[in-house]
Amino acid sequence: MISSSSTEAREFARAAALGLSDHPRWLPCRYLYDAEGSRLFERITETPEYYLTRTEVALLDKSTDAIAELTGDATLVELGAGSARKTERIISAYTQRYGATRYVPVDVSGEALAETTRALAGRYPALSVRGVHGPYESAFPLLPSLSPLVLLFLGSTIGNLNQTEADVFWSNVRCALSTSDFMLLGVDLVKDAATIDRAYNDAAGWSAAFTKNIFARMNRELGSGIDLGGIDHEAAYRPEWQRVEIFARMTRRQEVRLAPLDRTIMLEAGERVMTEISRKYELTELRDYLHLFGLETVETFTDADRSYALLLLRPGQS
Ligand code: AVI
Repeated sequence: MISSSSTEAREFARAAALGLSDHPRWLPCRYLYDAEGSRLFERITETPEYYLTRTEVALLDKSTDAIAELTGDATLVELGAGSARKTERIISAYTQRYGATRYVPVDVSGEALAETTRALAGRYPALSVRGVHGPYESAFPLLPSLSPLVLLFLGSTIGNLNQTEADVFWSNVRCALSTSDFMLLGVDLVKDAATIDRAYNDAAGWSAAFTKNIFARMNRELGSGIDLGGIDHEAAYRPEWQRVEIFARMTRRQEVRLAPLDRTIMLEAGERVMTEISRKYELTELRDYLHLFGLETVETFTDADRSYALLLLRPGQS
């Protein structure tokens, strides 16, 4: 059913119209994550090519005790918590060390929050969970009342923000944190292009299905009538930008209907629509960049190949 009158559908249609009328064409990556997109992303994280999740999990296994000791007892606030599968390692370290612990997951998916709250309450009786339903920004005004806290931003999700979005994000983080707070950041590091390219082009085709899902979602929610068979997934690491760029390439002419706006946009065969970027980082550059926002790196945890890193940050004390 097309809910063309709903505010969300109009907002989605407007965002799609703005991006698809731009050159180069693009779509906002937040629309990749409806229930189906989140399911497909989970499949990506399980592929042998997508090293990010398993490397981060292994790093968390090794370092959560040290992190809990460095931060002291604190409320755990997680941006984009999802199923909080990885976070359980952190929760377990804090509850073991400090007993009663508060966990505040922030997520755009109300279903994911409800499910996570239910699952964690059963497993950790010493944990109190209070979910915040909304985008990351909705958590910032709440942070002063939750201090002392550790703000968790895992999975290298920071890499999906463009430079302008990232600058705004870090300014907001710095304003919201007090000097007794910490932040734990997971980031994917610059490495050989072939390894990165494989991670975003898995052989089983989950990455391609994930990219196409944003167009499937447009068909479902905006009545777009896009031929999904006429779309190819293209993802490649651009070393000069230190980022993966992910596109949908039209293999035939497509008439994209945006029913809530009563508008149609034509995409020609061969045209590309950017659906996502995924930034990779050099550790020294990243620490220097964060320093410009008044955030100091207390500790950096990396794997033996220096493929991925967890940075424990805190506001500068001066
Ligand atoms: C969620 N995010 C960190 C993923 C990434 O690696 O940038 C999204 C993704 N897109 C395609 N594959 C993975």
